Amino acid sequence: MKTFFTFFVSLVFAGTIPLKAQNSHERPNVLFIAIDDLNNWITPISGFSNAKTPNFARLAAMGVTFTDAHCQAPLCGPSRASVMTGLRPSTTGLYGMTDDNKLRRPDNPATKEIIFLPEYFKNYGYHTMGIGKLFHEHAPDGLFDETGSRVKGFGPLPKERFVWDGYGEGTEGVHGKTSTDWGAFPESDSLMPDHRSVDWVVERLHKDYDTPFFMGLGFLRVHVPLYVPQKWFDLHPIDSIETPPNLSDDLKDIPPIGLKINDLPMMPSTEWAIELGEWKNIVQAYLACMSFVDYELGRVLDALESSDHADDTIIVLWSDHGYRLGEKGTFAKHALWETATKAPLMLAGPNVPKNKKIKAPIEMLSIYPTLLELSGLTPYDRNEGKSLVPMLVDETKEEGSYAITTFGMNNHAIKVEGYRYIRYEDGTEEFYDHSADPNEWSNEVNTPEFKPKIEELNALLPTVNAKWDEYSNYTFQPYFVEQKEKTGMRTTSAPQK
Ligand SMILES: [Ca+2]
Ligand SMILES: [Ca+2]
Repeated sequence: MKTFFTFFVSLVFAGTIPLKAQNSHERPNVLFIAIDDLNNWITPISGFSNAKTPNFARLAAMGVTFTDAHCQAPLCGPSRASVMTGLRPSTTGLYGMTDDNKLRRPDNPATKEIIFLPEYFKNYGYHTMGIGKLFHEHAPDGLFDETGSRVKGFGPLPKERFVWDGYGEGTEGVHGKTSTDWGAFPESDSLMPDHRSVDWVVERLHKDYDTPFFMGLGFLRVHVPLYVPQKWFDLHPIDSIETPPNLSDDLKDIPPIGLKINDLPMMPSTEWAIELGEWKNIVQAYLACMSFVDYELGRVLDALESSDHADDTIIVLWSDHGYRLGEKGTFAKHALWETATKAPLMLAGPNVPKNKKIKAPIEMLSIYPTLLELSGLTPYDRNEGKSLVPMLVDETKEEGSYAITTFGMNNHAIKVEGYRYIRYEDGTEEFYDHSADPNEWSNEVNTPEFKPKIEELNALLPTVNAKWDEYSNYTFQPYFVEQKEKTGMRTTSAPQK
């Protein structure tokens, strides 16, 4: 029973001590937010075409935004496998989509004893929770103490429009078969799986825990189909929509393997979108999906701020790769160019500076060691990425920073400040000088003045190129060709005009 004295003391100190009770544990919590296919158009980074994402900007004000972060693979499965194992795709052989439960197996020497990121925290006594798309599907069985799983596919889907759900299922609809579609659907946010994931997270942020927690939240949007309720489209009037830069004969200086990677038969081409007058509609839908995710992120931040965990929780928010909305002839991820590899990475919480942007090229592979260092855990000697903690407070640590992205076996790109170099499995190359050519339109690999820079970057590429993991079960091209033949998929199911 509260005595008069303790009541008096609490009155006296109410103005000087934090109003929120601190957890009894010493280590910070981790709130790990993965967003699918989110590119750098959000407002704290480029704000392209008047993107409306105030909650990303709010998170940016709370911490550090990396404006030149790159995935290690421009495809959901291998990108996430890299973040969660702390290893490069070239080390693990995980280049394609691998079942979450087959990432760590006795027959893969690189991953057979690997400790997944959430598991490392679990081993330190953290209470682990996860919902949504964190690994390729959700997470390996038994990884989280509490799991909210994931809704299969990327629905809900309107009955009258067939959208390939990523699993080769469904029936022919009036508009053909595809995985890329766009439009106002469903009627309310509460029908979106991401909304229900956030409900699950909000409920748990308001609980008390005896130990620190690691909570993973994986959003399905802005992955296609680009469906969100009408109100998110209304924020982006079609007259205000800009389209990103695209050069009609841009691909003429790309080596054959680069063209092959770029040309997935299931994705809409920019030429098609222009011909049918759909380009702005697709961009509008992508911006609408961003604003929806932004709103849901705001609900998470509100919940955290009003909880007892506000002052001792590290937030990390990242996307598994970029996304092209017409650049280099298509609407897709999978490529080794800037617009496909670059994605947001944001950090906030104890010991993270506020309202800071870091423009050095960095890797998503750094998430694992960075979280360990910020949480005061022992570094994991298997991590191939570097902790970003020194860079948070010391600008000199940005010097010489670079990021490597891999697509399939022995196709690599490296980004350093001002330049990008790509080398494909047959030795063909691309080189871009960003100071003169930010859109990567002119392949300068044969320009003599860049020879020393090209040699310098070539020497930094991985020397180990693990063979395709047996369960990394399809290469980029044959799989999609097979799906196209099997399902009759075509470019898009958007209404034909
Ligand atoms: Ca993705
Ligand atoms: Ca070109």
